[in-house]
Amino acid sequence: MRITFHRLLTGLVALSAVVLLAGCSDSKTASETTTTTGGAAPSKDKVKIAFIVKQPEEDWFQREWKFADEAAAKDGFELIKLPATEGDKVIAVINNAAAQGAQGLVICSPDVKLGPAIVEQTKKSNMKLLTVDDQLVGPDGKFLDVPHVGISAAKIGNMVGDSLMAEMKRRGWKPEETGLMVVTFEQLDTARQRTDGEIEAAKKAGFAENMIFKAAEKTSDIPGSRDAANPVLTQHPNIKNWLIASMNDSGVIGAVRATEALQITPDHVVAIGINGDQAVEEFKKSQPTGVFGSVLLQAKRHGFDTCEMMYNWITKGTEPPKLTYTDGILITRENYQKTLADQGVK
Ligand code: FCA
Repeated sequence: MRITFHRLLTGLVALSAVVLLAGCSDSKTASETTTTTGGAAPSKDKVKIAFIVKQPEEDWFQREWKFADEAAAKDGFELIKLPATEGDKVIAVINNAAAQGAQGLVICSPDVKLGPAIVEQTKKSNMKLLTVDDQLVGPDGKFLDVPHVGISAAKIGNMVGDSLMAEMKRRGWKPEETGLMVVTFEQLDTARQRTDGEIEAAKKAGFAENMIFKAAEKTSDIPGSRDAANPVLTQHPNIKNWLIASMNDSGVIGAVRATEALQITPDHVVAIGINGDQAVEEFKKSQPTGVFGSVLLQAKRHGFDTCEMMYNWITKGTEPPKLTYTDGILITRENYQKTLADQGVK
């Protein structure tokens, strides 16, 4: 058989694609399940815990999973990590976890209003349920009676507000030239409590109410924040300096990107986020951006401790406390490296 050059080339391209694909199969995509097995016991005897998160692309949730992996390694249970990025997929993902033999579920749901359906499904599947970060609500908007680990949202919001006020003062910004933009996501309780806390602290410090601008984001990510912030900025070209707050780092970073696009220079922007995740990437840049700080949350308590609580519940019958609240520490360009290292976060 005569092999033409063209055929040979096509064959080589196909072969390298196979090699490439094989090489890629190690790196997990967000939609795949990942399991971590701790200890040496055979898999069928192991306790299995599922950990479902709403935004696996956010570093915060990667950190939670990393600490959950550490708990699995320490206690010798199997961890089933699953993403559920949309509300209408949550029940199917829970079923998937049940089919894999999960006896307990730790979840940060993409939609907290699915609370009753999540409770029902886990009961049916004989799985214990613990929520993390976002607390489930019933049809009346009241929190469900499910053990929960979350942040002290109002207090952390106050911390952001106080820190913004202190930095405004330090820079000698005039009140009449300074606006406070708060990127909100009020349909989520923990988000609303954080942004309310930020506004409360600003008002307490005497910041004028008519210089506070709420910008509601449709999605709690960087594009959502940028889209929410942009019209507020363009409608107030007279404001020289901007303080920016939100529910998390992506909530402020989108707004900072919007200031950059409008040529508002970083020396006229002070944004403080929450999480201590994407903000860290800003601190690493050689030139300061408008992202001044972030409140670093305790990912270990949300990832490691939640899994241990679940493990003890399954193995010893010890029910977790109904509510556990965690706090945070302000990080800036100056102290972030040391503080992250102290917290065991890379
Ligand atoms: C919510 C937010 C996350 C993180 C977490 C503690 O789930 O979406 O970014 O702040 O609370």
